[in-house]
Amino acid sequence: MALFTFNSAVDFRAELGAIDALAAGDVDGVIYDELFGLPVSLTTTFADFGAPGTTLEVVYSYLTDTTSFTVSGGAEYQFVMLGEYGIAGGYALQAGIAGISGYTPDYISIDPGSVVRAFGTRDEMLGEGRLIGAGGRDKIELEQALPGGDGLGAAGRSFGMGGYGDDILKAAVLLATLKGQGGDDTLVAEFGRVAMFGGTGADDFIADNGFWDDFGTVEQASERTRAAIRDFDGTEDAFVFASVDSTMPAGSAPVRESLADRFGAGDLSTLANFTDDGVAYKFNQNGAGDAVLVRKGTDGDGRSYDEKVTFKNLALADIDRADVFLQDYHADTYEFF
Ligand SMILES: [Ca+2]
Ligand SMILES: [Ca+2]
Ligand SMILES: [Ca+2]
Repeated sequence: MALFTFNSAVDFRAELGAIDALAAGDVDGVIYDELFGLPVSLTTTFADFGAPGTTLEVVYSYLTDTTSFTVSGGAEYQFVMLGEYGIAGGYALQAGIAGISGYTPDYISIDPGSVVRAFGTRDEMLGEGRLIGAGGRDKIELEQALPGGDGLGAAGRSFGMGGYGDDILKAAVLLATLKGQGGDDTLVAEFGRVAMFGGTGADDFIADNGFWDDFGTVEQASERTRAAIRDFDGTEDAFVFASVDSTMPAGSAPVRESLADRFGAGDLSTLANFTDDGVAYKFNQNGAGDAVLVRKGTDGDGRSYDEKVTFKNLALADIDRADVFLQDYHADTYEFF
């Protein structure tokens, strides 16, 4: 796993500088592993790296030509770099941080102050902070209370930005902004207050805060969803109230039904509120004239919903029923969503 967190690009470069300054005399241990006479890895340990009690472990893999750096005992982080780290003669940074394809996720941030910037073509990022995708099809999950997290997630806003490509972005923190940017993105409001921007492309805006309430527990106030969609474009985007269907076999494709298919063509201004499986769906406008869609209640499987989604600068009459869906899906549909 390429696990990588730092507070700013300046901090990151400072860490690289500290590593660069290490000399052979700083080495506390070297372990050379080989298999059938072939070199596998070289592990170098530096005690009291940066501070007493903190250890830096550098592992060079001969198999993948990557060097991983793990700091533990103090501020803990790990990152992987392409190429070999050499102590003798100093170390020249020749490669950026690389997200290693095939690992899930490539980057984890447990610090709301982190800035994590993708370098790969298909990066998966998890945690708090500013998680910034690159040109590929990234998965960015803003998630609080990870093991090792400092519990400061309530203090600030986390950001997920997809960049180009068809990205998946999820917000499950108290305060978040999701920006899909270019490409056909999937933006998921799991819980918390989240501002959502799809950007260009045919984007899906999904509300599914029932997902984590699979145990019949009543929604906590902090688990409510209060989402604002800032750039819903009825010519290309869709809004989805999604629910896990525990009767669907694994691998099933999600099943969508538009409100137009269920209730007939028209816009939301002429659609009556309705109840489905014990959950109420309501269509209102706020004082500013923005459409407000609400889902609230407990379904037959005991999942509770408390969601309010505001479509900024769109009235109910501006939203076609054909662009609003109810969707059932199997829990593994979005992998870690
Ligand atoms: Ca991207
Ligand atoms: Ca987009
Ligand atoms: Ca869009």
